[in-house]
Amino acid sequence: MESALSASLATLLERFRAGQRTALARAISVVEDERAGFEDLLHELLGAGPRARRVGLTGPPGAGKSSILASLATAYRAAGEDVGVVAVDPTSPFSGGALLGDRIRMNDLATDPGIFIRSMATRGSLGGLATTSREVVDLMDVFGLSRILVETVGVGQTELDITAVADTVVVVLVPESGDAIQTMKAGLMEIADIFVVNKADRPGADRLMTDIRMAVHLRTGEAPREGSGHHGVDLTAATRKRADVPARQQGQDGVTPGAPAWQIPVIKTIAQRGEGSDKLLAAVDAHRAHLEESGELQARRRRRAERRIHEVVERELKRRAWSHAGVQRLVEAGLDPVSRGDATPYSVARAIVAELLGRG
Ligand SMILES: Nc1nc2c(ncn2[C@@H]2O[C@H](COP(=O)(O)OP(=O)(O)OP(=O)(O)O)[C@@H](O)[C@H]2O)c(=O)[nH]1
Ligand SMILES: [Mg+2]
Repeated sequence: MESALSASLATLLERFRAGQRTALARAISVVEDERAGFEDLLHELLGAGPRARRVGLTGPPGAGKSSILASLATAYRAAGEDVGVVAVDPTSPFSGGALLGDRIRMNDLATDPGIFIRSMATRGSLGGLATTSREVVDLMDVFGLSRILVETVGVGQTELDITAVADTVVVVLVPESGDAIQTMKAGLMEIADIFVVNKADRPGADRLMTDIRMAVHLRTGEAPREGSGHHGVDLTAATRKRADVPARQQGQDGVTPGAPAWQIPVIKTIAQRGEGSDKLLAAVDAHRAHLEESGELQARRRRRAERRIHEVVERELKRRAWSHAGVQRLVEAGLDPVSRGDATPYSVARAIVAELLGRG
């Protein structure tokens, strides 16, 4: 990848490095819109590596994720930290301002210069976080925001993607969001580092707490109050490995042998009144300490790095393929034969790949 930045991006880079918030906003737009040179800009900026503490909040629509996020953000701000907030809305590409607009409790935060809020849409209802959304989180990180909070609605595959940006995943459930078995089916069980049962002022919260504890127990195969074996070295990992469980949940690479396993806490909150948020703050910090002590933080970062490398290579290969003159000719020449049945997409594709690899 060449690194000759255009003059305007070079200026942007300077302003970003000088810590100007407007430069962060602009860099995010450049990346989101995949404007010319955006990867060179990322290359220049991301050399600093991840430092922020990243927390992802996911769960069903209306569970109280934004309310909880606001209480976390408020606490971090009170402690003098710079906070980044990314809210991902999978349903509507037009809801850019939703988080700020109709969420009154976020308004105080929105005018605080120590907090940087960005709302973005996913690509399609099942698209999950776009690659560039992950890169936006990286930008906030290298800009120096020390806490980054990411909110996604847990629908389809979206919640699984939260593991691609967050170190700690908080799954927010409410009594009316269904039983714990449904949660397991939705894939939320596998990704949770911390469970929150919000709207504890409503009936059914204690029942849900019990159900979640049982479900955690079923999944990890250990008694609810003992070390869960969910993270870290898991002696029975071999029998539990499942293709649909993210590798980071399977207790492998880089984890310090003998490190204590993480016991998934289940925390009751009434986010509206801020009840339980102190417990959640403590759990987030405890999980962070666990990540660092067990080696799991490094393991998660390695897995993120692998995923990111794959994504960037795929993006680059696609771009090169479809802008390659020889490839365009082969596509054009293949259309009639394939539509007539004289050739197949596979023979054409093989010729295209050979052309691309210089063996044409
Ligand atoms: N009764 C009750 N209502 C709550 C509680 N926490 C949040 N709410 C309300 O639930 C509604 C949804 O809260 P949000 O924080 O916007 O939930 P969300 O999960 O971010 O919602 P989406 O982003 O739309 O999926 C709001 O009207 C809140 O005031 C709670 O503990 N008890
Ligand atoms: Mg919300």
